[in-house]
Amino acid sequence: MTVQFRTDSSVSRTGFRALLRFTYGHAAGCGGNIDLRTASSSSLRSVDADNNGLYENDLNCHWLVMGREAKNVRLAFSSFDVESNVTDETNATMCTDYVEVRDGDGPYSPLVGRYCGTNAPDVITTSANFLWIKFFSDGAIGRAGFVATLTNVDPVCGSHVPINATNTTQVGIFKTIHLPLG
Ligand SMILES: [Ca+2]
Ligand SMILES: [Ca+2]
Repeated sequence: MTVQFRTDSSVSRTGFRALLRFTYGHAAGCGGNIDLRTASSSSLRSVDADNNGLYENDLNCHWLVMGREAKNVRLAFSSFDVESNVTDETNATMCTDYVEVRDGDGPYSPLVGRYCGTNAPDVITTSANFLWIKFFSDGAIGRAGFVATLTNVDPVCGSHVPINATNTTQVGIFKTIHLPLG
């Protein structure tokens, strides 16, 4: 990264201060593109660069998963331990570190969920062939992190809503399609 600061010959101001933090990039397994168009599945895990069994601090990893044309992407976590804090006042859980999943190809695609704690999210299936996932960690305390598997699955006919497949029965509203006769 290059930062250039240029000034002209008149009028000066107070200037700027910036904080520079070094973190891990694609080469260290933090973010990148995951191509499922030729592979049948792929695995994804949080970064543990020093191999101490805990993910690193200050991570901000973004992955874009590209599934096969006309398929949906399925994300299933096999282990999950991401730092969370319970606030004293309201007893609410705060995700100090988190995994964020979006149904689409970028950070502005519809949010499926933001997850932390020790309970793995249910299986997530996208509504098209893209999935975007982010892993954020703050400046202190790492946990074991996550391991997940990504696969292509056949779409549920006519569905454009992400469906969390679980072992329990789910209730949803589905409409039949009426085609004009003749
Ligand atoms: Ca580590
Ligand atoms: Ca943390």
